[in-house]
Order: sequence, then structure tokens, then C-alpha cells
Amino acid sequence: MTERGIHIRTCPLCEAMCGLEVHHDGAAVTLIRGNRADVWSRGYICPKGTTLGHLHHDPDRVRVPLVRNGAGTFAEASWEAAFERCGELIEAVRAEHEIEAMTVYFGNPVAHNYSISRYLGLLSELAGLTIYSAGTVDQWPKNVVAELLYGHAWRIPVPDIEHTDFMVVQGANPHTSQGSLMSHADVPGALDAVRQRGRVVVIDPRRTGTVGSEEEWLPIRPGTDALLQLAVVHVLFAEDLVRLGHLEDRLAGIEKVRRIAADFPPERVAGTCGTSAAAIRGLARDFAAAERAVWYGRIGTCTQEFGTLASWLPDVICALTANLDAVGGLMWPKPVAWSPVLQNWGGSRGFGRWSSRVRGAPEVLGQVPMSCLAEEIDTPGPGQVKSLLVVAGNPVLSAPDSGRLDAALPLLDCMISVDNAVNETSRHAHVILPGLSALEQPHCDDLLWTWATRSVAKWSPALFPPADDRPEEWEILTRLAFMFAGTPAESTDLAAFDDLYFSAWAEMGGVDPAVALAAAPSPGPERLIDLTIRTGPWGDRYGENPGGLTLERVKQAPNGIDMGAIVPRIDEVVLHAGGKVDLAPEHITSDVDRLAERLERTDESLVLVSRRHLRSNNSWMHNVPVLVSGKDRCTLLIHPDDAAAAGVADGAPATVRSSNGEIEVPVEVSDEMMPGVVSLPHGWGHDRPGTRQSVARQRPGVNSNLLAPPDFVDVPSGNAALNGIPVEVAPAG
Ligand SMILES: Nc1nc2c(c(=O)[nH]1)N[C@H]1C(S)=C(S)[C@@H](COP(=O)(O)OP(=O)(O)OC[C@H]3O[C@@H](n4cnc5c(=O)[nH]c(N)nc54)[C@H](O)[C@@H]3O)O[C@H]1N2
Ligand SMILES: Nc1nc2c(c(=O)[nH]1)N[C@H]1C(S)=C(S)[C@@H](COP(=O)(O)OP(=O)(O)OC[C@H]3O[C@@H](n4cnc5c(=O)[nH]c(N)nc54)[C@H](O)[C@@H]3O)O[C@H]1N2
Ligand code: SF4
Ligand SMILES: [Mo]
Repeated sequence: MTERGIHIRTCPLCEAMCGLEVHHDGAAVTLIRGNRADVWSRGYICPKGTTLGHLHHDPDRVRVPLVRNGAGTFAEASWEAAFERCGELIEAVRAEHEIEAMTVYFGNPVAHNYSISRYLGLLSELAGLTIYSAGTVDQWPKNVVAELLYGHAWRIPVPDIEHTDFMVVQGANPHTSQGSLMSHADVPGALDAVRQRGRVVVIDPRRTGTVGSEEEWLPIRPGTDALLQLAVVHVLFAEDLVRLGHLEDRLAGIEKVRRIAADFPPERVAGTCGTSAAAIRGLARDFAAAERAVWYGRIGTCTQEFGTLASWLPDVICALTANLDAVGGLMWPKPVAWSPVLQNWGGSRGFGRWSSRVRGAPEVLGQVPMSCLAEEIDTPGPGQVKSLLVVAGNPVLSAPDSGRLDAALPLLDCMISVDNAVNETSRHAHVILPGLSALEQPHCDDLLWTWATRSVAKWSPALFPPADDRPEEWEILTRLAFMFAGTPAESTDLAAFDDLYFSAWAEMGGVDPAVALAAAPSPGPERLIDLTIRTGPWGDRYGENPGGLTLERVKQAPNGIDMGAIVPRIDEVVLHAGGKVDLAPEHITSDVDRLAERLERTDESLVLVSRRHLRSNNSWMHNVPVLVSGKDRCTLLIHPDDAAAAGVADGAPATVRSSNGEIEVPVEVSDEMMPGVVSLPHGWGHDRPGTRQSVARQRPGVNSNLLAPPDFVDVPSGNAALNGIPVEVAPAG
């Protein structure tokens, strides 16, 4: 593309999936703004979306494979030489160790990348690598709840924010994050519309931007959310507010829920939660009285000590008030294209079928806590991890106890990063294989449509052609999977293999692979998207349903196709016998004793929670100058009373100490924190040697995950408790 023009595409950076107008002149991006004609986002955009040009043009971006040379520095290499080096490294590990020694870590952008998301399954299924992922520092409790209540780990219901008139937002800050496991464009605007129709309640230790007015804010002591929720359930039963409506014959385990909640009246939990019994009772009554109500929890209810219970009870509350599978409540989206994660494919799911070697952490849905990885690498013995593939992740900043991981990675015999940056993690790799920039490849969010509030389809073509020799990431992953699997070079015909892979998907979609293959001969993700659209709910089924959707038709509508709002569909979703939701699975309810013990805990020190900023994206966009300009954002937010008690002053450096470590960070005194709780952002700490992030390095900030203890986890899911960490704050020096 060399002319001047306007290119229409979807922003790949977060779940909001905003439509963009990318203005370009030759090979240069000149301006990016919201696309008002986009059927999904109608012009909405945030500051990050305007920076795809900066990311593309960033001189620090890795464009050529980097191979570590003997002196510990990277040298550019040809793709063939880089793959050859990967082969040597992998073979050396394979020759001496069992498959347990080989692992892969998937980071957050895998869910947003057209080319990676459909192919990463090969690394576990074909290559047999043990998986670690950002999932266990993020939403694993939600997966556990969906698996046990509905029969599938990824069938996670989402709030029908467009039609609800009472929305509880607990431990989420969509004003900043733009929504998560609730894909919706312009969530802040949608919340304003809820306020017009009814009411929003925000339960959060911090008065975030999501809080519209003082009355909306219900401060809560971190980690005590499940207590508050159980008390709400208690009130629903005690005051005869349970209304099952259309769910009458749909719920198993109601009596067990009632019995559990009977022990948690508001008066018993309020003190621990840092709120009043009256506030809890009022909330329960108002929620039950609302015509259409929904209870939404996210990072603050997942990445905490009782993440599974706190992620379970919102669904229970919605079910008990007939707001599950109901307009304006929690519902399951109907994506235009199906995603393999929703099929019964891509790995069996279970609990405790094996345990981690060092800590003995039980596997949950195929993964152990991310925080186990460092000890698995640095603890000698049979099964010690010797090889790590990192795909689009930066665990040296994002994982708990990240200092130990930083120190452990150099011990690996083979570390390969598929990443576009030399950052705190990939600097340790033996080989870095870069993916294309967002503008050099197509984009399609079919994975995120699975959690979207409308059934929309969009396709973005590439804007700029990549250099001739550059493989797409699906090719990189497939080649690496062959190597890890030990497939002899002469039988690694990529195109032939991709035909087989595509055929397996065609069978999943219920069509004759030969017919599907004939319609789409070129290998790669594009034909998989076509297949999943054509065999999706509105698809043409390769001619069986003439006039139905195909990728071609989606391409002809650059502003997107909207098949309507989310609708009830419990019959198609719940996989348990009789289509019944199991409201009280033992794996979840057995954790209630641990929660009850929390009520006995009296040593209330300061506790740390995390926060996000609109102009950050986890750890990886701090090299974009316009996003890091302005005042320092890596600060410790602290309530004035706590600041006075600790003797720390606004703007002055403080020491923050946990059982795991100590950092120094500037203080920002603010009454937006509830007393007793302090907040730090994650994803900073760009001062490590050997990175190539010239802008980020100038404003490095500190890595808050040095403070996060590795064994502070939500027990039923193994998810990290990154919130509610006990800390001491003191003046620095
Ligand atoms: N204390 C604390 N820690 C947290 C959290 C918290 O709230 N508090 N949140 C957690 C959560 S929810 C998450 S999801 C994790 C995120 O943790 P990670 O996924 O480990 O970290 P990211 O910062 O998202 O790193 C993304 C990496 O992907 C690369 N990348 C970006 N786009 C592409 C691409 O298209 N292809 C390739 N190959 N690479 C790409 C970037 O260069 C970067 O290296 O952090 C977790 N850590
Ligand atoms: N701009 C931007 N957008 C992002 C990201 C980003 O880094 N930057 N990251 C993306 C990713 S990977 C994800 S997973 C999503 C996350 O999306 P959200 O869940 O909306 O993310 P957060 O902004 O971390 O909001 C979590 C809130 O929980 C509160 N909290 C902390 N502990 C507790 C607790 O114990 N109880 C309660 N009730 N609240 C608590 C925090 O104060 C915070 O306000 O955002 C995505 N979008
Ligand atoms: S909210 Fe911002 S980052 Fe998210 S998709 Fe929209 S423009 Fe991109
Ligand atoms: Mo995340």
C-alpha cells in the first residue's frame, strides 16, 4: 500500500474492539481516529487505539529474528538461521529430558491476535508442552465456575449491559479497562445509559472512574467480596426474595446454597468487609426488586484470596433472582463464528489429575499457578523445566514473585520468545522470533465475539505488506510445534499439515472436510475463520443455507455486520444432564470453610491492590511516547489517614514491603482509596539491563509484582491473589 488513503480496521488492543480509521500517506500512518460507521463501536475509541501507527513505526520493534550470541548480546539472523538455532536448542533438551522439561507460557495478546489464537493449541496438543498462562493471573476462577455450573470452562455468561437497569460492578473498572469478559464498545457510555434507566453500584476498595457519584460507591476490604455476596444470598432467602421464574426447573443445588448462606447474615460479615449490614441488606433488596438486574465481577473478584467463591456468587445471585439467561441479566453470547475453545476439543479439562513437581499444586483445568514456573525452573531434580517458549507475554513483570522468575530464566537450556519486543522477559531468550505488526496482518476477533454483548462480525485486512521473507505467527507456531514434537524435518510439510488441521476443524463444524477444503485451498487462519462463520449460527454451510454468512460477505462490509443483541439461549449452552445448572458444586462450596475462617482474622495491616490506567496495556505499551507523557502514573495511592500514620507525604518516595519483597515508589495521597488499602499499577519496572525499549526505559516505574507472594492463591482455581497483599509502608531511606 503506497498511496494516501483511509484504511478501516478494528483495534486489536482490548476487548472493546473499536472500529478505526487509519489515515496513511504511503508507508506512514498520519492519523488514527474512531470509525463512526462501525456497526459495533460507532466512532468510540480510547487513546491507545490512536497509537497503532506508533507501534508499527517504533524503531525498537523487533522486525528480524534475534539470536543470542556467546557474548550474551543479540545478533540479527535470517529466518532460516533462527529456526535452525531453535531446532538445535530444542533437540538438545529433547535428547536429555522427558517432555515434562518443556513448557510454554501464553500471554494476554494471544487472545487478540488473529494468527496466534487459532494455532496455539498445537503447542499443547501436538507438541505436548505443559501450559502456563496469563489465565492463572487473571480469570481462572471464572473458568472454574463455568466448568462446574454450566459444564464448560469457557461458557462464561456476560452482562447484558445494553438492556439492564441495575448493574453491580464488583472488582472491575471498565472506565479504564473498557470491559473484560464482557466485550462491549464504550462501556462508560453504556454505564451512563444504565444510570439513566436505573442504577449502578460499584463495589471496590477504590473510588475509581467507574464510580459515577458518591452514592454509587460501596467500598470493600479486599478479598472479602464473597462474604458480602453470601450475605446478599442470605437476605434473598431470609426475606423471601428468591424468584426463579423461567429458571424454576433449571437449577440444581438451591437448597445447599440456602444452607450455606444461612450462616452468613449481613450482621456477621459487615465488619470484616468494611461496610454496614444495612448497606448489604439494602443492596440485596434493591437488586431483587429491579426488573432487569445483573451482577458483574472481574479482576478484583478473580485475582484475590477467594476468587472462585467471589466469581461463583454473582452467578448464583443472578440465578436466584431470575436474572440468568434473561434480557438485562447474565447471558451467553451467540457468536457469529464458533471458537474451538467452546467446543469439547483442545484438551480435556479436569481438577487435580496431576500436581506440580515442587510445590505439589494441583492442576486446575490443565494448568497450575503461573507462580509455580520459577520454582520449576530453578529447583533441580527429575522433571526440572529446561525449555520455555513464551508466546506474547512478559511474565517477568506480570507474574507474582516475578523477581524469582527473572533470576530463573537464565538457567534455561532453551528459551524462545515469540514477541515483537526485547523486553524484561524476552531479553533472556536464546532466540526471539518477531510477529508482524498489527497493521501488517489481517485482524479478526472471533475469539472475543464469544463474550460480546452483540453478535457482530468484522474483518480487517492488512494495511502494509510485511517484508517478503516474514512468516506469519501461525507458521512460526506450527514450525515450533513440529520441533518440540520431534517430527523429522522431511515430514514437516506445513501446507499438508494445515490441511489436516483444517479438516479436523471442518469435522468439528459438522461439514465434509473435502467440501470445505475445496472451497478454501490456502493454508492459514483465514480459512479457519471462513469455516467457523460458515458453520456458525448464520453461516451458509457451504451452500446448504444459500444467502448465509461467509467470510467473503463479512469482508464486503468493512464497517461490520450486526446480527443483533445477545439473547437467552440456556438450552444450547448448559451441558449438564437435563440442561440443569449445578448451582452448588462441591469443588466450590468446600472452600466456604476457608472463607468462614477469614472472619476470625483480626490483624488488619495495610493491604495492596492493583490498578490499571487507560493509557497502559499491562506491561507492553510504555514504549509509545504519547502514552507515557504527563505525570508519573507508577505511584502508591494511599488514603490521607494512612499516609499520616505511615509518615509518608504526597510526592515523596515510600518503601512498600511485603513478605515477598520491598520496592520504593512515589506516594500519591488520595481519598479515592478506602482507609487501610493502598494501590499500585502493575506492568512497570522497565529498568532491567538488556532490553530494547528506549522510551519505556526513561520512565521505568517499579515492578509491583516483586511484592506478590507466589503461594498467595485462590485455592479452588490456583489463580494468583494479586490483590489484598499485606504490606507495610514507610518513608524511603
Ligand atoms: N499485580 C498485577 N499483576 C497482573 C495483573 C494485575 O491486575 N495486577 N493482571 C494480570 C493480567 S489480567 C494479565 S492478562 C497479565 C498480562 O501478562 P502478560 O500477558 O504476561 O503481559 P503483557 O504485558 O500483556 O505482555 C504482552 C507481551 O506480548 C507482546 N505482544 C503484543 N502484541 C503481540 C503480538 O501480536 N504478537 C506477539 N508475538 N507478541 C505480542 C508484547 O510485546 C509483550 O511482550 O498480567 C497479570 N499481572
Ligand atoms: N487500559 C487498559 N485496559 C485494559 C488492560 C490494561 O492493562 N489497561 N488490561 C486488560 C486485561 S488483561 C484485563 S484482564 C482487563 C481487566 O479489566 P478490569 O477487571 O475492569 O480491570 P481493573 O482495572 O484491574 O479493575 C479491577 C478493580 O478491582 C478493584 N479491586 C482490587 N481488589 C479488589 C477486591 O478484593 N475486591 C473488589 N471488589 N475490588 C477489588 C481494583 O481497585 C480495580 O478498580 O482489562 C483489560 N483492559
Ligand atoms: S478501547 Fe482503546 S484499546 Fe480498546 S479497542 Fe478501543 S481503541 Fe483499542
Ligand atoms: Mo488479563
